[in-house]
Amino acid sequence: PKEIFLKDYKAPDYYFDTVDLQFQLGEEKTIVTSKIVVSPGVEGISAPLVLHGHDLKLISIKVNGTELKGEEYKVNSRHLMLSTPPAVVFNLEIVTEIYPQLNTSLEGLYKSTGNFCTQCEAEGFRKITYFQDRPDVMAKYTCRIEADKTLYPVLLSNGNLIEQGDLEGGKHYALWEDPFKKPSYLFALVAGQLGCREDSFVTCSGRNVTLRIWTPAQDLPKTAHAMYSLKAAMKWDEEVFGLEYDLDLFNIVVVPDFNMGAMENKSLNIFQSRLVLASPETATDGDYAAILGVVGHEYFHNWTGNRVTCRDWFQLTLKEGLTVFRDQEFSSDLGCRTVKRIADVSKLRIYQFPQDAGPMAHPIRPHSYIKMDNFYTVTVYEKGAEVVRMYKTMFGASGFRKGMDLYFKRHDGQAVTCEDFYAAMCDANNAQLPNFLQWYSQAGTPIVKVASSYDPSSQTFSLKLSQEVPPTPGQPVKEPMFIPVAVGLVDSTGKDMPLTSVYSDGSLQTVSTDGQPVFTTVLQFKKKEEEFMFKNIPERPVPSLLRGYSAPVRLDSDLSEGDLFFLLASDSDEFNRWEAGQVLARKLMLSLVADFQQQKTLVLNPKFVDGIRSILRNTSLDKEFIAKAITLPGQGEIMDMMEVADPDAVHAVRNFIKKELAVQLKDDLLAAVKSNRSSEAYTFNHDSMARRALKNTCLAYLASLNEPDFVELALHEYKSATNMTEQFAALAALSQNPGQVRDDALLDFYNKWQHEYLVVSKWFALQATSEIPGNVANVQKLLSHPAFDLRNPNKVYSLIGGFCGSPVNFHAKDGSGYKFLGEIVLQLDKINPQVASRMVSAFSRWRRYDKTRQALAKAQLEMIVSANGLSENVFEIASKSLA
Ligand code: HT7
Ligand code: ZN
Repeated sequence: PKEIFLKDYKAPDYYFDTVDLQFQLGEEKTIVTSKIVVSPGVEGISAPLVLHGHDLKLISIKVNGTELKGEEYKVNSRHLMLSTPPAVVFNLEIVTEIYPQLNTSLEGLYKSTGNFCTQCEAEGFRKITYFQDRPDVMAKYTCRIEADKTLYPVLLSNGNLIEQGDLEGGKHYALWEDPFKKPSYLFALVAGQLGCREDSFVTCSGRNVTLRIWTPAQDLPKTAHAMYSLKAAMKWDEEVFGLEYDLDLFNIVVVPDFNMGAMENKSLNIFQSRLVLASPETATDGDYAAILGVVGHEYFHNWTGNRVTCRDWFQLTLKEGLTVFRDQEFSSDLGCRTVKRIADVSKLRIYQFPQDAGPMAHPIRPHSYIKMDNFYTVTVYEKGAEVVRMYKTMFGASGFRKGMDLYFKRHDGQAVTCEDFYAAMCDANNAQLPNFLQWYSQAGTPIVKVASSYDPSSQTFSLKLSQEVPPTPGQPVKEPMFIPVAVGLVDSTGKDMPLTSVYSDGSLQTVSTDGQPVFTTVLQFKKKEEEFMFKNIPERPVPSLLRGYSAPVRLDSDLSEGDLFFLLASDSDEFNRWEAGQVLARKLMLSLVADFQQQKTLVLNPKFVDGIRSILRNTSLDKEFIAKAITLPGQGEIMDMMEVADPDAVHAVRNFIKKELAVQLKDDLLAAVKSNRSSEAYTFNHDSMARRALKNTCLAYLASLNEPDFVELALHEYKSATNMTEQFAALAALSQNPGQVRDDALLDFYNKWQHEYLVVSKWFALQATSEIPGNVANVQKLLSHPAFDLRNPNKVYSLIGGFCGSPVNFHAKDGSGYKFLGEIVLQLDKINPQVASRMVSAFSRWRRYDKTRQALAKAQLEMIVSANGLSENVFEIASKSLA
């Protein structure tokens, strides 16, 4: 397979001005006619025109109306080349035949439950017709769709519907025109039997926009929350960024078979069902929140991604990091900022940090790829969002807005790079951020060490910071990065001290502005080592470091256990309050893991129990914050901190602490369950969700004890629940312990919900992630369950992805988990390489484990790499994992 490098980027020799597509959709074949007006990038150029194409049957090709003869072009399995195209503007017409009904890869044009739909990002358009399938080729499109009227009454594409009518033979057609230039990856087509929920939105300039959400008719009642989310997103983008929607129609289509979450095609977003359909009975609070975030995310792409797009795929974070940041802010503004921040940082730590420390580590702007699909990663998305967040931390909300305004002013209608975004931010704020661009080119999570000291005689407090970015594949040596470190100093009564002046290496860096006291300051840390000195500090403070998680780094501070308990109890920065608890919990877990490995009796530090108890009893705290603060760090986080990851020890210790807390806090936990019951109808608002979160977290603690009273309690909650959030949480609580009660509850749940495929996916996921011993056999059995389907990505992610996310079973010492995954990856690869390569990633950190596990996992990877006909997608991940 060929590796593509960022350094080799070259602007195209030819541009496409207009593209007129015609689709004749059929049951056996689909005929695609593409008429393109091509203009040379430089007049008089003599260069071949190379078009991408994959799995296409070429029927004919014409230049300026004349059909080309065999010797005038070359075609192979990936390209069509015109060796001597005209040197002036010309018309190109290509007819191809494709077979969407056989397309299980779910890229290009394919069928999902009988309906036609497309997925073109990143490089799927080339499976529809021969094209310069690259984002810097932007054109205006029309799309005419012809299909059987009974089978496909709804025909949709991008832009405005400008004509429709009936044709002979029971067919009909629709002609769509998109007035905005776009790259091919934003093209979309949908044809099928769909109903729609319609609503409207009046934009800030008074334009009426029709909003439609399309789904099979029986699911329409479940689209209300998605519609609410869309309208909220439209309003938020106007209010926060001054960005107005630019067409009179916005469509969302729901399809059950989709490789990723959703797709931002211009005015025709396509979503997988889970991220649109919700009712209180069938969807959890987590589902509702995900819908809000993803509907927002895809809508926000209209400006960050569509109006201003990426020059090449290496720049993916330009649109994805920025749009994730925007959706995070949107969800924060509509919900609770601290809780959302905790959730986002946890996601980064659980998924991105391991990637940054493994064989697939790459900067948010990768240097090379074999298959671009493999780089839709937590690094590009979530770390990318953290990088965008740092601009806001540095420039403040209004400075960030100025930067965004300048970015759109300069680049609307263009395909640009990450440097263009950086330049807009800096120019708008008349500032420079030295070493900041390193975030785009260096992989690995920086480690920031902090040593503090207080000098009572001079009343100065010093923070000595040092940074180190660990080596990653292909990058043995790293340069210092610009790291904004938000700091507050807490006095002995728990109050923030006013900060007047901070010196960096002897020169004044920050002072309070307009005489107003400042309680949090952002240190601009940009060298390998730097000392920051706070003046006028009357007593030794406890520093609250990296407030709000101001940079995506691992912090290694010299705070004592006492300091951390103090911050847990009194930091005004709620994020850091949670963080103090997590640092304490991580330290505690690591020391108990060492005890476990030395077969010592495990004893839980009573101070930790007291800390958790006081959080639980603190009625002034947000309930969802409490739920998060009493939840222990995940097993992966702890394994990540070990020299050799030991899944059995970490699992045993986490369970020990969970049960010990349950025993010692029984009364408080029970009181929390009881006092947070509610008979009110389900509402999606923060207070109700927070109440449910706290109740469910406490119930899980109690049920872990497997005592008859608590099993009864969980059964009661399960039976009396009137919404999926509480019902599913009670089922999860019950299913922690193997036995008849668990089996009965799981069966009951399936019987109840077997006709709701999204609920059945949850049922698969719950069993897949179970930590009961020997769960691989159960998961293997579920593969042949009638409701399971290897062709549906959502079910694969639930069952197989879920299983790989449960360390104790996936990393079973006998290798059964690895063998299971190895076999499945090869089966899946024949059906859907993108999904198969997501699954194979679970092997990538095999070197973190002991020798026995290493050998077993490596054997599976070797077996995969040597398989015949392996896709490039799986090859890239598996071979890089072995390298
Ligand atoms: N921009 C979208 C990416 C996407 C995608 C990428 C590769 C293969 C399939 C895909 N489906 C959607 C999603 C987003 O980030 O908004
Ligand atoms: Zn996106």
